[in-house]
Formats: sequence, structure tokens, C-alpha cells
Amino acid sequence: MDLLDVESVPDYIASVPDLASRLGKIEQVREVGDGNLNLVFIVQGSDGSVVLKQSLPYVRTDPNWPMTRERSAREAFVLASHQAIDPSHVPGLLFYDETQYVLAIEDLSDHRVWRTVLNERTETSEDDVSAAAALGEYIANVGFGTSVFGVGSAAHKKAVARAINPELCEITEDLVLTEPFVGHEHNVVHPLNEPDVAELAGDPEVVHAVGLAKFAFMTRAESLLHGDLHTGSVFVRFGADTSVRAFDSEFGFYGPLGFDLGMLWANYVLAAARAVAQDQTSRAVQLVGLGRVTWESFERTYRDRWPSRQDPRVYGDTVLESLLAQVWSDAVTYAGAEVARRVIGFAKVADIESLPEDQRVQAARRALRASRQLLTFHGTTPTPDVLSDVTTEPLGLA
Ligand code: SR1
Ligand code: MG
Repeated sequence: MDLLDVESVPDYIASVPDLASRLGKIEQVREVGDGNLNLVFIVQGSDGSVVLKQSLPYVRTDPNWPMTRERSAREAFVLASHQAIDPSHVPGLLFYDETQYVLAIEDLSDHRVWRTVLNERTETSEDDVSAAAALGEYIANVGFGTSVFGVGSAAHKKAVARAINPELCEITEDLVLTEPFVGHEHNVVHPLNEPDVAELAGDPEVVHAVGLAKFAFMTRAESLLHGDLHTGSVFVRFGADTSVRAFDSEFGFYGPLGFDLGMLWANYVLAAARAVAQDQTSRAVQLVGLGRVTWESFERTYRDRWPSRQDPRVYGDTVLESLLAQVWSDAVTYAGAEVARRVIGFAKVADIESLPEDQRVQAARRALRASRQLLTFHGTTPTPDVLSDVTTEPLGLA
């Protein structure tokens, strides 16, 4: 099997009758992949367009790092499962080719990657508030809808088995929940940030919290997660026809629901660290405040779905309160880990990396201090403002 390229895509399309008839005459093929793992093509035809995504057998940014291509099948499963529950918050999956590891996905070229939009902004924006709210709905809808509450015992067990994703989970276990907190060759920071890393990784409470979070990640099969829900995995189109879609769910698997929420919260913190470095204080305040927006919309949506739960005999309303508290406190911890990994480890983010050197050092320092506060936070009763409450001081917003 050959990897696709711009020249071979038209022949590939011709070999798939459904795609060929949807697109008509092929007019343009562009390779647009800029992530860590895959080839991505936008194919424009006379009658429509489509995105083709093909997994590479190695990490795109490090070809010496082999990577299972079965991740494409896992992404197809997560996308189809989420689409069945919340179609307005994911791209449509049109087709999956299990022999060539190709997904055909709805073309969202009229959207932009949210991280890019956030990094370009200089002013606060209500658009970001609407995106944060939409993602809270998405996390709750798919979190509830794929759980035992949504599908019942037998279907949940079957889906847990179907969604097993050992290789990509191991990447997260290593990159997010281990390496930033121990010495590892993936860890590279500016020399002026080395003491900041030492402060974080040298705190036994931090390592303890990360250990428990990793154990939960590896064992608590609550819901079918997106698995990599950072702002670079979100397409946005703002305006009269606002649309917010979570894409790139190849890291999806059954795990603790607070993980997806925490990933997103962390990326609000990273965007805020950038805004502080750029003297955009009111933007930074708004960005950490998005934590509240996402939480409240998550909570409202989850509560709305709760009356439809399977087996209410023992899953009473007190259980709901305990579940929400668990999701909330897990999210705080996972947010802390994600902030740290995006500063210290493999797969850093443009929010920090694209800053001029002195701002970058300051932003990384503030982010790492915020990470430590999140990882050592001990609250157990959900408060919507936890993200801004915990990060305001370390980010220099107090
Ligand atoms: C080797 S993959 C590195 C990272 O890219 C993905 O987007 C995930 O965040 C993963 O941890
Ligand atoms: Mg990705």
C-alpha cells in the first residue's frame, strides 16, 4: 500500500465510487497536514469537496518513531460514535477505508483552528466565549451518551473493548502523565526555565498527583473521550453561522471524563500565559475565565441528560453530584499535567513557542507555576471559577 500524495489522490478517489460521485471532476488537491502524525489532503471537485486523512506508519515530526496505523480505525470509531450523539460538534465522517487507513471527512475549510485564532487575537472576544460553551456541551453530550448512563451495561462493555487504543494511550501516559515530571530526552526548555522545571518536578506532591491521575487514566473507563482535546483540535467558524467542531480524535478511548475537560482548560491557561507575556491582561483574564464558561455549559448539559439515564435504581441524584465533583477535580489535575507537558515535553504549543525569547521564558515560567498550583489543588466541591481562582496568581494576574 502506498502513501497518498497530491498526484495519487485523484486515482484514489476514482477507486471509491461514493467519493467519486460526491466530488465530480477533481479540480484541486492540496496537502495541508501540519500535525504530528498524519497526511491530510483537501480535495476539491466540481460538485463538492472532502478531506482525506491517512495515517503514516511513524510520527510525522520524528520518522524514527514508529506508530500504529490502526489509530485510523480508532479515530473512525470515535468520530462515528460522537457524530451519532452530537453531530453539530464534530466533523462528519463520510467513509473509512480500513485497508489503506484513510478517513474521508467533511471539509471544514470555512473554519479555522481555534488555537491559531486565539494566537492572533489582541482583544477579548465573545466568539471565544461561545466556543468554550459549545465545547462544554460537546464534552457533556458525548461523555454522558457513551457512558453506562447513556448506553447501559452491555453496550458500554462492548464499546470499551471496541475502543481500546493501547499505543496512543501509551503516548499520552508517557508524554502527558510521566515525562514532564521525570528526566527524559523529550524534555527541552530554555536554560532560563530549567529552574522552573526543577521546582515543578521536584515537588513530591506534584509527582504524587500525576501518579494518581495516570492510574485513573489507565483504569477508569467512564466515557469514550476525544483524548486530545486541545485548542489545536478544534475548528471554529464565527459569525452568523457559528460552528465549533472537535476534530482529530485518534487518541480517543474509554477514560475518565475529566480528562477532556482538563485538556481544554490547560490550553486556556497556555493562551492566557501568552496574553500576559504580550501585556494583554484583560484577554488573559477572559481566557482563564473560559474555564468557567466550559464548566457551566458542561454541567448544565450533563444535568439535562441525567433524567434519561439507564438504571436509575441506584444511580440517584446524589450519585450525579458525586460524579460531577469527580469530573471537576480530575479536570483540575489533568489541566495541570497538560500545561506542563506543552511547555516542557514533546509537542509544544505555538502559544508559547512563537513568542520572542524573553516573553517565551516569562510565559513558560508562569505556565509552569500555574501547572504546579493546579496539580497540588485539593478542592473537592465544584466551583465554576476554579481555573481562574487557581491560576490567577501564578500567571501574574493578581
Ligand atoms: C507523538 S504524538 C505527540 C502529540 O501530538 C498529539 O496531538 C498528541 O497531543 C500527542 O501527545
Ligand atoms: Mg492531533
